[in-house]
Amino acid sequence: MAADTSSYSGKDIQVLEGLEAVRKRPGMYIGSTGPRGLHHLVYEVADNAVDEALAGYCTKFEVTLNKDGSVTVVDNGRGIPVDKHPKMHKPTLEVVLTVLHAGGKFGGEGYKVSGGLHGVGVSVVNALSTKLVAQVKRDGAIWEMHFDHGKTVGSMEKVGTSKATGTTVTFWPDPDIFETTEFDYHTLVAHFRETAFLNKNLKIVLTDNRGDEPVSDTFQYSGGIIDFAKYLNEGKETINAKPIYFEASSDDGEVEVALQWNTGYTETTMTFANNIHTTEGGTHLEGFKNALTRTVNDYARHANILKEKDDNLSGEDIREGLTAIVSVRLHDPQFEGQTKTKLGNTEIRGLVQSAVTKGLAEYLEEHPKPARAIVNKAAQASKARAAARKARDLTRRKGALEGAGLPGKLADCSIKDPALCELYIVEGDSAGGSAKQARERSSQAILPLRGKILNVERAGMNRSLTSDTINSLITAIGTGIGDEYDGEKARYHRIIIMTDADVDGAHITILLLTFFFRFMPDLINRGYVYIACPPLYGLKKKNSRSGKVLQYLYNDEALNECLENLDDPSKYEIQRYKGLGEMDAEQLWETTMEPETRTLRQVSIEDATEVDRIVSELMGAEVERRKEFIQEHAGEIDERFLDI
Ligand code: 1YM
Repeated sequence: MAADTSSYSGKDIQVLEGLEAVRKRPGMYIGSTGPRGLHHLVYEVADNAVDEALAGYCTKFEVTLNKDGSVTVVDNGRGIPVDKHPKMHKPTLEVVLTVLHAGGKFGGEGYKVSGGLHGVGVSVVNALSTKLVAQVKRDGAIWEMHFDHGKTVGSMEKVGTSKATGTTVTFWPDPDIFETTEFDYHTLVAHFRETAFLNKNLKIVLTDNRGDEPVSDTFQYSGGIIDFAKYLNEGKETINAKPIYFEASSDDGEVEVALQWNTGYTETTMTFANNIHTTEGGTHLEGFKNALTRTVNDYARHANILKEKDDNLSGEDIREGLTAIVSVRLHDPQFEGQTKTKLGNTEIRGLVQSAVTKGLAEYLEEHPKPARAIVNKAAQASKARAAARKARDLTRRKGALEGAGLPGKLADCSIKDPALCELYIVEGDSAGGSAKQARERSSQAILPLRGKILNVERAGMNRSLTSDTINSLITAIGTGIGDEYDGEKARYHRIIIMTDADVDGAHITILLLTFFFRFMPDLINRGYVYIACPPLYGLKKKNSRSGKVLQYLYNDEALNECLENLDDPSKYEIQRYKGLGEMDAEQLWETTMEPETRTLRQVSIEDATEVDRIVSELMGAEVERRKEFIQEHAGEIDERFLDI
């Protein structure tokens, strides 16, 4: 790659604000000062390397977590310019690192398209680090600069010579700013794997040197988003073996699409704008969905699979089992929505729509076998949906006849304000009975479940809706699902899964989590879903007449600590609770339901892509994948899941 530095021009850089503002209000610039904001620092620095790759000058970058808590990012691009900045009269490198928004990103010609959700530039990283060292290899020399809390220390020095080019930035995140300064390797793995998928051929090496042994992963995909679709469908039975791929560009920008259907029921459509995951969708997603629905229907009629009398296939039916990646690049992305992850540029809708219409129509015409399979799958989905609707209507009517329409097994709470209400989903009728006795009636509702609930991953949405248990769950919660889902209608803001502390209990918890993840993921994102933590052990005096439990212990660590501190262990006995049913109502209240003293684990989705893959692997139809997964991860599994 030629080290062409002619495209850079100092006048492109605009000066907007001072760095003090960043330290005063870090959240404004990086979203939060929690773990998310911390990791954002790495992404911000790496985004410069990605931009350099997009401009065609960088083929590889490395991210390294160092033992002393710092992070180093190295790329092999042109190197940040080191010449004197025409306006600021100091090295451009210094301007880039100390002046907010000095990235060329806001100025004009410098970058064609640039990423970075906040797009704030490395100066923000500098401002939020106790120390930062930048090294640039350029024009035969190695240049170095040091910073302290964003302020320049000394001046730029030539520290050696080199024929290579590139930029190295090492920074130490400021513990006075961040709630935690410990990076999570897995979070970075997920992010940079995605970055590598979205930037075909770009090589990204991630290394963790903090432990005794270094850990390293390299991501490089020659297929780009085609490889991304394959990755998401790993372990699933596919309908079109090779992902469908097309790309198009116009003055408005560029679009790339990869599509692969699997025989499952879940839709995974991921959209990106300038490498940013647009989780709230936007104009590119609208264009994609419109074109997909229309093109598949046109083909189905044209190929006579849909007859004149048949209704059109719905978009939802066509997207059942679809894994799609839509990646657009545009000059001036407008991000809207609650989390600024919804693309607003209207000009991109038409570009995506015409690209998908043309690309998909061509594919379907040229590949009649997978084309037929895709249409047949949608037709089946459509039939199943109609059957499910019937079943649902029937339950609804039945419910209406019975009165309030709430499931008969539900012991509801008396308060109606959802923010104050809790729903305990309890394994088994007997524990359900104790919970009903124990509960605080005004705010705690109990829904007992008999036996295992259906695995919705394997049954799919439509068959699931014919299950009474699933229906009573949906009705009790009140939000509806699918197209009808409305999170605002949730009847409880705490939905607590309470199962036995044994393998069956763990399995039921997993089945319920699968249900929430597939049917009501928004409830998890809102932080409404919890897992109750009943005690594992009770400490009692031996031969005590009252049988009173002196102390409840919630994990093995607590048990060991307790045993170590006993004056005379032979005087005590430890009861191991296998099931909720072994506790009476009072004990259940005391240990697991009393809001003041209980422990609840809030369920969250850190990385939806990974969770999706794991749920498919563990809960889906392919037994082989499940076995492999269990063998691979046996060591990491929660002890509760191993204890039989
Ligand atoms: C480890 C972080 O920052 N790489 C990087 C940054 C720049 C360039 C190359 C670059 C850009 C241009 C010309 C240009 C930046 N330059 C600027 C600015 N890696 C990392 N690699 N020459 C080099 O855009 O024209 C900002 S970032 F503003 F100085 F051009």
